[in-house]
Amino acid sequence: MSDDERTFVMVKPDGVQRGLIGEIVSRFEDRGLKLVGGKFMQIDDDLAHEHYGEHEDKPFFDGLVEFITSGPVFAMVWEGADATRQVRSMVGETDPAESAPGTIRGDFGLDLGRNVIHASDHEDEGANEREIDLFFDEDELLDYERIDAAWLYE
Ligand code: IDP
Ligand code: MG
Repeated sequence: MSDDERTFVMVKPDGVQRGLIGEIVSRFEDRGLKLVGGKFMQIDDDLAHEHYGEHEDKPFFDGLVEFITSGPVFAMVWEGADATRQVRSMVGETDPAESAPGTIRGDFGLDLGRNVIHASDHEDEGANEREIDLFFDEDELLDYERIDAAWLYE
């Protein structure tokens, strides 16, 4: 079993403004995932266009770029077994209204355009690595063992 898959996660400006960074980080820590990178930053226009390039032709694109650049975000890289798929299941559906209670969007969101968190899409092959590369330099990702690693994996 590979326990070193890395995935990109970001608390969006609404999550930052609402004081949800700690709550969200706690959920991934409690699950057993390992934080290997973290950056509090403001996304500029170029980065927003690159990150959300797949949605360029959608009617919500301009509003999405305006929103994601409107204030600080907390970008992170989490590592663990099947990390991309596990994180997406903890995040919920794109629309908070469709997200089950217990998921981050199901617990903290109401509106599709204010859904608190971004996570790499597990159905988009290589999205995790592409997004990590976009936001982090290799030397900003740290290698270490969680002290409880032996109890997290068989
Ligand atoms: P995801 O964040 O669950 O991967 P995507 O379909 O990749 O969802 O869309 C990226 C982001 O664009 C969503 O998280 C949401 O903030 C925004 N978005 C997606 N669809 C709509 C829409 O129909 N109206 C407004 N915003 C949308
Ligand atoms: Mg997506």
